[in-house]
Amino acid sequence: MAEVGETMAASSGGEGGVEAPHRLERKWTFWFDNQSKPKQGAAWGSALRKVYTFDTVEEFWCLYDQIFRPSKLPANTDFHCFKSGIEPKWEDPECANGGKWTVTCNRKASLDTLWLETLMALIGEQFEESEEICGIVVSVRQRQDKLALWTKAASNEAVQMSIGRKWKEIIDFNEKIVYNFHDDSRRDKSNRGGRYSV
Ligand code: MGP
Repeated sequence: MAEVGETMAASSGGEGGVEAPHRLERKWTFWFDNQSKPKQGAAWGSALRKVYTFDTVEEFWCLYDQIFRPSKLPANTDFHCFKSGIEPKWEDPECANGGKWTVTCNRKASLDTLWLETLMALIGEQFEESEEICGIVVSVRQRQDKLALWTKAASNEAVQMSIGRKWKEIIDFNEKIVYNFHDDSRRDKSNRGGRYSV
């Protein structure tokens, strides 16, 4: 499959003819969670909404440009881009035994870039262990924004380390990143320690 970036350049410069859309390897879904005005007593996830499922490069760029830029978001909101059929929740069977690599980010400008580069790598299937990935979440927070790459088999250290290394390489990130098991977060809500780091 052509690179997502290259395909866009090619598809925007056609000579009047209508080109067929460039199909992705699989379908992906964008989600939005707005906790910026939390309702008292509302359960986690009550504002989580599935927004759009796409499977072409063209749809992806349109959605990204028009809507899914984290720098446009107020604090306490999240965007998710997950494989279609997987819900961005610990409760989803594909996520239940999984975990996440987290990258923290101090500047809004670089948050957009880190998010976009990660999205392109996911939909362009750049990870060798792409079957092991669930999706990506970007969280805009007052204190510190973050990105979390959710994966499936948390206990498979070799796979998780390989995904973590590859992600850092893709986004050209030099600081240490940490992997948390969802099981640990579920049991201890204040849990901050990671099981792996790279
Ligand atoms: P978080 O957003 O994963 O942690 O979960 P973080 O990054 O420390 O928090 P934030 O304030 O920056 O968002 C925060 C809390 O939300 C958890 O302790 C849970 O109570 C709840 N929560 C988060 N997730 C991802 C889930 C989930 O998938 N299912 C359920 N039931 N609760 C969740």
